[in-house]
Amino acid sequence: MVKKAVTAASGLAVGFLAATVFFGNFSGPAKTTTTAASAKSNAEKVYVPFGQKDEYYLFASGGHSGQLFVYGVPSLRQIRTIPVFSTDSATGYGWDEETKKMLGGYTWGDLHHPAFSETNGDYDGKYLFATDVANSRAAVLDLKTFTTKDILQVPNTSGPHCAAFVTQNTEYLFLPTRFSVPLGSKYESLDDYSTKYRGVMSAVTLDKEKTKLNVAYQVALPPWSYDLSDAGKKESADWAVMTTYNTEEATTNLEINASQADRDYIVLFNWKELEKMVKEGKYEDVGGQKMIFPEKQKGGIYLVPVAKSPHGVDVTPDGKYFIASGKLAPALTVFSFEKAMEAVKKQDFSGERNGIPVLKYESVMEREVNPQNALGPLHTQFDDKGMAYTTMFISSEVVKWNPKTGEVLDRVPVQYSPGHSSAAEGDTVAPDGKYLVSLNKIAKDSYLSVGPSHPESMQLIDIAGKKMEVIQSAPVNPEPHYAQMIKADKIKTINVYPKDENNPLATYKQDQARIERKGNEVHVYGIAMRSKFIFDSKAKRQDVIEVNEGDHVFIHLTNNDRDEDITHGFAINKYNLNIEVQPGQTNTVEFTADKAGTFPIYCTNFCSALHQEMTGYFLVKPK
Ligand code: CUK
Ligand code: CUA
Repeated sequence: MVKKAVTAASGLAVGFLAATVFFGNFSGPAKTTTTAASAKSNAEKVYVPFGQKDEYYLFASGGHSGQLFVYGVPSLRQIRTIPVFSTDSATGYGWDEETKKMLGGYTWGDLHHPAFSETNGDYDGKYLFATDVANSRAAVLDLKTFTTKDILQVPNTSGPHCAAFVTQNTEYLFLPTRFSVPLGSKYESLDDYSTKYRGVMSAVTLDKEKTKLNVAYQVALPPWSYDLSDAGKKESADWAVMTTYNTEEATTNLEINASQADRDYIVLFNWKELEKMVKEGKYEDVGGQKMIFPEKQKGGIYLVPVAKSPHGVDVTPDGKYFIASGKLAPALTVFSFEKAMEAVKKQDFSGERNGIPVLKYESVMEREVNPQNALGPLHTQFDDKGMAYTTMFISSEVVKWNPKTGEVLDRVPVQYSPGHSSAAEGDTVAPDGKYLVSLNKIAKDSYLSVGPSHPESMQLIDIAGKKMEVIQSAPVNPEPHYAQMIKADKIKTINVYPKDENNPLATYKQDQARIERKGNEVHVYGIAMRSKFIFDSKAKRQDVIEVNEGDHVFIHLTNNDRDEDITHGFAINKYNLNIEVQPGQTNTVEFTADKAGTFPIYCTNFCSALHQEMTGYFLVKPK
């Protein structure tokens, strides 16, 4: 039943429109749309028949689940959950040695912003980066396997919060922080906030082997909060921008809300120049990191005044402009890179803040846009024609507008309170248009009730025509902040892990499955295959591991099935451990046999008709 929805956020009846658009297509006769691009009904536009695949992958941040959610677009079917910063028993993530070490003892994270690796400003489909606001980490995922390959604990920082912030050729991933803390996180009184606290931006790189993340250098910024950021493109490729708030340097939240300055700043920096400064030794060593102090080393970093409390900042696909919006002001402001570079060249500053030159608002601003009654602008995406799509958190809508003229072209209500949106190939130099997914914070009455707390919601918007149209909706677990959408054929996954004959822990031949004892260490070189475990090929019972209480046990398990999708699991009853071995993969789990007794072993991943029979015993002789 379609009933009139009341939007708590806006008081506007926009919910009614969205509900009509959504429910109208599924409960009534298929509606023919007037969109020029297609005469299909909305239901037909999002229906991907069995056997066919979606056109795009959407990688959505899982927020405080610490995971990444992978969706197909246009169906909005969830395909995969990839654990990144949190443990995940479904995949054994955090139990096997490699992932346990990567998690570094943390059991959760808050993943906000995924960003694809880029070549010439285009997503290349190779890697995905992500940041953890909760425990100050950054991760890189390999898209050949959809798995996390490395996690870096970023020193000297608290709460890296970046967005789509990879440079054109993935030279750097920049991580500005949401919280300012004393360098090294040591104790300092909040009375000394302005002198002892800093907001640190880290420049992170992927090493030559493309397996490890490293900090190249850091910049000690003023004690403000740094929010969103974006890298330049084409002519602005050497530059990057990030938004700030709390430039008043308030030390309690109440004060931040009460004494809001009229303007905050966008930090504009030239990373090529910072790179040069580091090469010339213009930095100080802080806890082993190369730290640039802008008040001592001039150049490369500038401030641009912007409407108060900006949240997002986004660079247009042509690299000419950056758009920032004061989330407490209705204004969308378009700034010009060319004008900014000109002002920098002329040293045309209005003064300094914390030792950093401030550019004049009027000399960098290109235009201000104020869509009537639109409130709470957060983030902007782009289509193939250079048009911008800005989410309005408070008035619960997406506004389409032209950054070159400031003309507002269309508005569509979403349910409700969108944070980011994600356009097809939206952060590249050549977005596809076609689709935009609005990542809504509040679903309210969209889905079957699940109690007081409701899911978040994603709404798919057809942006191919002049008018936007909401054509699909899906509930989603907490909590997508940002997402990136990539053309599906750019990602080349593998079916089976290749054999690595140099890996001493791998066992590829059944007769080499063995148990070796060194003192109180027991090493099991085992095989998992349809549908049995072989731990010791020479033993009377090949699927039994027998140890003494207190032994230190290493199980190196190789999946010897070389067919795609034949994944095996390995769990021991009551030992609180479960690992996974994907086809061809070798994984190790290490633990102490601290409980004497008889414990069944079983494969947790349904792998064949005889999966239920894929068991064994773990026998622990009492001391
Ligand atoms: S943030 Cu959540 S809506 Cu982390 Cu990009 Cu703007
Ligand atoms: Cu192997 Cu189930």
